[in-house]
Amino acid sequence: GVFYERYHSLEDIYYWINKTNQDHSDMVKVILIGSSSEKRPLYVIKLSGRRNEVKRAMWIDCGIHAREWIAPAFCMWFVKYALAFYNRNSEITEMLNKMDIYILTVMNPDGYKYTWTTDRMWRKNRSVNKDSDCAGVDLNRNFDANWCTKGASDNPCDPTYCGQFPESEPETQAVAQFLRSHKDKIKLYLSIHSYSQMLLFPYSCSYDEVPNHNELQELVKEASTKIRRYYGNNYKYGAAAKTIYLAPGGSDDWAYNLGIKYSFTFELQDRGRYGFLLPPSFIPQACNEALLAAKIIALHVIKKT
Ligand code: 0X9
Ligand code: ZN
Repeated sequence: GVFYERYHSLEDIYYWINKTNQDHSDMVKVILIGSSSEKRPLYVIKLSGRRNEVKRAMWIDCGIHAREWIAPAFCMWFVKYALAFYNRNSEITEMLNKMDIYILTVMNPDGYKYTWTTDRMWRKNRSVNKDSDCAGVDLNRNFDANWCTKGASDNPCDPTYCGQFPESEPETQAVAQFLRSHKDKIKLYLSIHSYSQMLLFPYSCSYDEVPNHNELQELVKEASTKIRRYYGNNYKYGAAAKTIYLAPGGSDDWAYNLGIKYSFTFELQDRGRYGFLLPPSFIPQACNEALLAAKIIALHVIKKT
Protein backbone atom coordinates (compact mmCIF):
# COMPACT_ATOMS: atom_id res chain seq x y z
CA GLY A 1 0.00 0.00 0.00
CA VAL A 2 0.92 3.63 -0.44
CA PHE A 3 1.56 3.86 3.33
CA TYR A 4 4.84 1.98 2.94
CA GLU A 5 5.97 4.20 0.05
CA ARG A 6 6.30 7.23 2.29
CA TYR A 7 8.58 8.25 5.13
CA HIS A 8 6.88 8.41 8.50
CA SER A 9 7.22 10.61 11.53
CA LEU A 10 8.29 8.98 14.78
CA GLU A 11 4.73 9.34 16.15
CA ASP A 12 3.35 7.55 13.07
CA ILE A 13 5.89 4.76 13.53
CA TYR A 14 4.91 4.23 17.19
CA TYR A 15 1.27 4.17 16.11
CA TRP A 16 2.11 1.68 13.34
CA ILE A 17 3.93 -0.64 15.78
CA ASN A 18 0.89 -0.75 18.05
CA LYS A 19 -1.53 -1.24 15.15
CA THR A 20 0.61 -4.03 13.64
CA ASN A 21 0.63 -5.73 17.03
CA GLN A 22 -3.16 -5.55 17.33
CA ASP A 23 -3.91 -6.60 13.75
CA HIS A 24 -1.53 -9.60 13.77
CA SER A 25 -1.57 -10.79 17.35
CA ASP A 26 -1.00 -14.37 16.15
CA MET A 27 2.42 -13.62 14.67
CA VAL A 28 3.54 -10.41 16.36
CA LYS A 29 4.75 -9.55 19.82
CA VAL A 30 6.11 -6.17 20.89
CA ILE A 31 8.94 -6.09 23.40
CA LEU A 32 10.13 -2.96 25.20
CA ILE A 33 13.93 -3.29 25.37
CA GLY A 34 14.80 0.07 26.90
CA SER A 35 14.51 3.77 26.29
CA SER A 36 16.46 6.53 24.57
CA SER A 37 18.38 9.29 26.30
CA GLU A 38 15.29 11.52 25.96
CA LYS A 39 13.24 8.65 27.43
CA ARG A 40 11.45 7.49 24.30
CA PRO A 41 10.63 3.77 24.25
CA LEU A 42 12.66 1.31 22.16
CA TYR A 43 10.21 -1.30 20.88
CA VAL A 44 11.28 -4.51 19.20
CA ILE A 45 8.76 -6.30 17.00
CA LYS A 46 9.04 -10.07 17.27
CA LEU A 47 7.71 -11.97 14.27
CA SER A 48 7.16 -15.72 14.37
CA GLY A 49 5.50 -18.18 12.02
CA ARG A 50 2.46 -20.10 13.16
CA ARG A 51 4.33 -23.40 12.90
CA ASN A 52 7.49 -22.01 14.34
CA GLU A 53 9.45 -24.70 16.18
CA VAL A 54 12.02 -22.09 17.08
CA LYS A 55 15.55 -22.75 17.81
CA ARG A 56 16.98 -19.80 16.01
CA ALA A 57 16.41 -16.12 15.63
CA MET A 58 17.62 -13.20 13.57
CA TRP A 59 17.82 -9.52 14.46
CA ILE A 60 17.37 -6.45 12.26
CA ASP A 61 17.89 -2.89 13.43
CA CYS A 62 17.15 0.21 11.42
CA GLY A 63 17.80 3.87 12.02
CA ILE A 64 20.97 3.85 14.14
CA HIS A 65 21.75 7.02 12.21
CA ALA A 66 19.00 9.61 12.33
CA ARG A 67 19.16 11.04 8.80
CA GLU A 68 19.12 7.66 7.04
CA TRP A 69 15.36 7.65 6.60
CA ILE A 70 15.30 4.75 4.17
CA ALA A 71 16.41 2.48 7.05
CA PRO A 72 13.25 2.69 9.25
CA ALA A 73 11.26 2.57 5.99
CA PHE A 74 12.99 -0.77 5.29
CA CYS A 75 12.14 -2.21 8.70
CA MET A 76 8.49 -1.30 8.13
CA TRP A 77 8.62 -2.70 4.60
CA PHE A 78 10.10 -5.96 5.91
CA VAL A 79 7.38 -6.40 8.55
CA LYS A 80 4.64 -5.63 6.05
CA TYR A 81 6.13 -8.08 3.55
CA ALA A 82 6.56 -10.84 6.14
CA LEU A 83 2.98 -10.54 7.37
CA ALA A 84 1.50 -10.25 3.87
CA PHE A 85 3.49 -13.08 2.28
CA TYR A 86 3.72 -15.65 5.06
CA ASN A 87 2.34 -18.85 3.50
CA ARG A 88 2.42 -17.17 0.06
CA ASN A 89 6.13 -16.73 -0.59
CA SER A 90 8.18 -19.84 0.19
CA GLU A 91 11.30 -17.97 1.35
CA ILE A 92 9.67 -15.72 3.91
CA THR A 93 7.54 -18.67 5.06
CA GLU A 94 10.64 -20.76 5.65
CA MET A 95 12.30 -17.89 7.48
CA LEU A 96 9.36 -17.36 9.80
CA ASN A 97 8.88 -21.07 10.43
CA LYS A 98 12.53 -21.59 11.29
CA MET A 99 13.46 -18.43 13.11
CA ASP A 100 12.01 -15.70 15.23
CA ILE A 101 12.72 -12.32 13.68
CA TYR A 102 13.40 -9.39 16.01
CA ILE A 103 13.04 -5.97 14.41
CA LEU A 104 14.02 -2.65 15.98
CA THR A 105 12.46 -0.14 13.58
CA VAL A 106 14.10 2.99 14.99
CA MET A 107 17.15 2.45 17.15
CA ASN A 108 17.73 6.21 17.49
CA PRO A 109 14.28 7.76 18.04
CA ASP A 110 15.56 11.05 19.51
CA GLY A 111 17.82 11.69 16.52
CA TYR A 112 15.09 10.62 14.09
CA LYS A 113 12.65 13.04 15.67
CA TYR A 114 15.29 15.78 15.48
CA THR A 115 15.72 15.22 11.72
CA TRP A 116 11.99 15.83 11.29
CA THR A 117 11.84 18.96 13.44
CA THR A 118 15.20 20.73 13.41
CA ASP A 119 18.09 19.38 11.34
CA ARG A 120 17.42 16.94 8.50
CA MET A 121 21.12 15.98 8.34
CA TRP A 122 21.56 14.98 12.00
CA ARG A 123 23.31 11.61 12.50
CA LYS A 124 23.91 10.95 16.21
CA ASN A 125 21.55 10.46 19.13
CA ARG A 126 20.64 13.53 21.22
CA SER A 127 22.28 12.90 24.56
CA VAL A 128 23.76 15.83 26.48
CA ASN A 129 27.55 15.71 26.56
CA LYS A 130 29.26 16.68 29.77
CA ASP A 131 31.49 19.78 29.44
CA SER A 132 30.36 20.44 25.87
CA ASP A 133 27.67 22.45 24.12
CA CYS A 134 27.54 19.86 21.37
CA ALA A 135 24.92 17.13 21.65
CA GLY A 136 24.91 13.52 20.62
CA VAL A 137 26.94 10.34 20.34
CA ASP A 138 27.35 8.25 17.18
CA LEU A 139 25.66 5.02 18.28
CA ASN A 140 27.63 3.12 15.64
CA ARG A 141 30.85 4.16 17.33
CA ASN A 142 29.63 3.45 20.88
CA PHE A 143 29.84 -0.37 20.94
CA ASP A 144 32.70 -2.19 22.58
CA ALA A 145 34.74 -3.19 19.52
CA ASN A 146 38.15 -1.46 19.42
CA TRP A 147 36.17 1.44 20.84
CA CYS A 148 37.24 4.97 19.86
CA THR A 149 40.35 4.00 17.91
CA LYS A 150 41.10 5.30 14.40
CA GLY A 151 37.88 6.03 12.47
CA ALA A 152 35.99 7.46 15.47
CA SER A 153 36.29 10.80 17.24
CA ASP A 154 36.63 11.68 20.92
CA ASN A 155 35.32 15.20 20.23
CA PRO A 156 31.63 15.59 21.20
CA CYS A 157 31.17 18.09 18.36
CA ASP A 158 32.08 15.55 15.67
CA PRO A 159 29.51 13.41 13.85
CA THR A 160 31.45 10.24 14.73
CA TYR A 161 31.83 11.00 18.46
CA CYS A 162 32.29 7.68 20.26
CA GLY A 163 30.85 8.73 23.66
CA GLN A 164 32.44 8.74 27.12
CA PHE A 165 32.92 4.98 27.28
CA PRO A 166 31.66 1.88 25.42
CA GLU A 167 27.88 1.49 25.80
CA SER A 168 27.63 4.90 27.46
CA GLU A 169 24.37 5.48 25.59
CA PRO A 170 21.05 3.94 26.66
CA GLU A 171 20.22 3.00 23.05
CA THR A 172 23.51 1.08 22.70
CA GLN A 173 23.02 -0.53 26.10
CA ALA A 174 19.47 -1.65 25.31
CA VAL A 175 20.50 -3.34 22.07
CA ALA A 176 23.68 -4.86 23.52
CA GLN A 177 21.81 -6.17 26.56
CA PHE A 178 19.08 -7.72 24.40
CA LEU A 179 21.61 -9.37 22.10
CA ARG A 180 23.66 -10.64 25.06
CA SER A 181 20.62 -12.21 26.68
CA HIS A 182 19.51 -13.87 23.39
CA LYS A 183 22.95 -14.66 22.01
CA ASP A 184 22.56 -18.42 21.85
CA LYS A 185 19.40 -18.08 19.80
CA ILE A 186 20.33 -15.21 17.49
CA LYS A 187 22.30 -16.54 14.51
CA LEU A 188 22.06 -13.53 12.21
CA TYR A 189 22.56 -9.84 12.91
CA LEU A 190 21.58 -7.25 10.33
CA SER A 191 21.96 -3.48 10.63
CA ILE A 192 20.37 -1.21 8.03
CA HIS A 193 21.98 2.08 6.97
CA SER A 194 22.28 4.34 3.95
CA TYR A 195 23.65 5.42 1.60
CA SER A 196 26.19 3.99 -0.92
CA GLN A 197 24.76 0.56 -1.87
CA MET A 198 27.02 -1.84 -0.03
CA LEU A 199 26.70 -5.23 1.67
CA LEU A 200 29.28 -5.24 4.45
CA PHE A 201 30.50 -7.68 7.09
CA PRO A 202 33.16 -7.54 9.87
CA TYR A 203 35.54 -6.25 10.59
CA SER A 204 35.15 -2.51 10.42
CA CYS A 205 37.27 -1.95 13.50
CA SER A 206 40.40 -3.53 12.04
CA TYR A 207 41.79 -4.89 8.78
CA ASP A 208 41.85 -8.42 10.21
CA GLU A 209 39.88 -11.06 8.34
CA VAL A 210 37.22 -12.88 10.35
CA PRO A 211 37.53 -16.70 10.51
CA ASN A 212 34.54 -17.23 8.20
CA HIS A 213 35.54 -14.42 5.82
CA ASN A 214 35.31 -16.56 2.69
CA GLU A 215 31.84 -17.81 3.51
CA LEU A 216 30.55 -14.29 4.23
CA GLN A 217 32.25 -12.95 1.12
CA GLU A 218 30.58 -15.61 -1.06
CA LEU A 219 27.21 -14.82 0.50
CA VAL A 220 27.29 -11.07 -0.11
CA LYS A 221 28.68 -11.68 -3.58
CA GLU A 222 25.68 -13.87 -4.39
CA ALA A 223 23.30 -11.28 -2.94
CA SER A 224 24.94 -8.47 -4.91
CA THR A 225 24.81 -10.49 -8.15
CA LYS A 226 21.12 -11.24 -7.68
CA ILE A 227 20.30 -7.60 -6.92
CA ARG A 228 22.04 -6.58 -10.14
CA ARG A 229 20.22 -9.26 -12.10
CA TYR A 230 16.73 -8.47 -10.75
CA TYR A 231 16.94 -4.73 -10.20
CA GLY A 232 19.87 -3.52 -12.30
CA ASN A 233 21.63 -1.82 -9.39
CA ASN A 234 25.23 -2.31 -8.31
CA TYR A 235 26.07 -3.09 -4.68
CA LYS A 236 29.67 -3.26 -3.55
CA TYR A 237 30.40 -5.97 -1.03
CA GLY A 238 33.11 -7.16 1.32
CA ALA A 239 34.74 -6.75 4.70
CA ALA A 240 33.84 -3.23 5.80
CA ALA A 241 37.28 -1.84 6.72
CA LYS A 242 38.55 -2.48 3.21
CA THR A 243 35.29 -1.80 1.36
CA ILE A 244 34.15 1.41 3.04
CA TYR A 245 36.54 2.59 5.76
CA LEU A 246 37.98 1.81 9.16
CA ALA A 247 35.24 2.50 11.73
CA PRO A 248 35.51 1.06 15.25
CA GLY A 249 32.75 0.67 17.85
CA GLY A 250 30.12 -0.56 15.41
CA SER A 251 27.22 -2.82 16.22
CA ASP A 252 28.06 -5.40 13.55
CA ASP A 253 31.62 -5.99 14.82
CA TRP A 254 30.43 -6.13 18.40
CA ALA A 255 27.67 -8.64 17.53
CA TYR A 256 30.21 -10.73 15.63
CA ASN A 257 32.56 -10.83 18.62
CA LEU A 258 29.62 -11.75 20.85
CA GLY A 259 29.35 -14.94 18.78
CA ILE A 260 26.85 -14.03 16.04
CA LYS A 261 28.97 -15.23 13.14
CA TYR A 262 26.60 -13.95 10.49
CA SER A 263 26.72 -10.21 11.01
CA PHE A 264 26.09 -7.62 8.31
CA THR A 265 25.58 -3.94 7.66
CA PHE A 266 23.62 -3.00 4.55
CA GLU A 267 24.02 0.44 3.06
CA LEU A 268 20.90 0.99 0.96
CA GLN A 269 20.30 3.34 -1.99
CA ASP A 270 21.49 5.46 -3.47
CA ARG A 271 25.09 6.06 -4.52
CA GLY A 272 25.03 9.80 -3.88
CA ARG A 273 22.65 11.50 -6.29
CA TYR A 274 20.13 12.15 -3.52
CA GLY A 275 22.10 10.61 -0.67
CA PHE A 276 20.21 10.75 2.63
CA LEU A 277 17.43 12.69 0.86
CA LEU A 278 16.32 9.68 -1.18
CA PRO A 279 12.89 10.57 -2.64
CA PRO A 280 9.97 8.43 -1.41
CA SER A 281 9.39 7.11 -4.93
CA PHE A 282 12.63 5.12 -4.49
CA ILE A 283 11.43 3.35 -1.33
CA PRO A 284 9.91 0.25 -2.98
CA GLN A 285 12.93 -0.71 -5.04
CA ALA A 286 15.46 0.24 -2.36
CA CYS A 287 13.62 -1.96 0.14
CA ASN A 288 13.09 -4.84 -2.28
CA GLU A 289 16.80 -4.92 -3.06
CA ALA A 290 17.67 -5.17 0.63
CA LEU A 291 14.89 -7.69 1.20
CA LEU A 292 16.32 -9.92 -1.53
CA ALA A 293 19.75 -9.81 0.12
CA ALA A 294 18.26 -10.45 3.57
CA LYS A 295 16.39 -13.52 2.30
CA ILE A 296 19.46 -15.01 0.61
CA ILE A 297 21.51 -14.57 3.75
CA ALA A 298 18.80 -15.81 6.13
CA LEU A 299 18.17 -18.98 4.11
CA HIS A 300 21.90 -19.69 4.11
CA VAL A 301 22.01 -19.23 7.89
CA ILE A 302 19.07 -21.60 8.33
CA LYS A 303 20.89 -24.22 6.26
CA LYS A 304 24.12 -23.81 8.24
CA THR A 305 22.89 -23.53 11.83
O1 0X9 B 1 30.04 4.67 9.33
C1 0X9 B 1 29.09 3.94 9.63
O2 0X9 B 1 28.70 3.76 10.76
C2 0X9 B 1 28.36 3.21 8.50
N1 0X9 B 1 28.25 4.05 7.32
S1 0X9 B 1 27.19 5.31 7.37
O3 0X9 B 1 27.38 6.10 6.15
N2 0X9 B 1 25.70 4.75 7.33
O4 0X9 B 1 27.41 6.06 8.57
C3 0X9 B 1 29.13 1.95 8.14
C4 0X9 B 1 29.08 0.92 9.21
C5 0X9 B 1 29.95 -0.25 8.94
N3 0X9 B 1 30.18 -0.99 10.16
C6 0X9 B 1 30.93 -0.49 11.17
N4 0X9 B 1 31.54 0.65 11.08
N5 0X9 B 1 31.04 -1.25 12.21
ZN1 ZN C 1 24.55 4.89 8.99
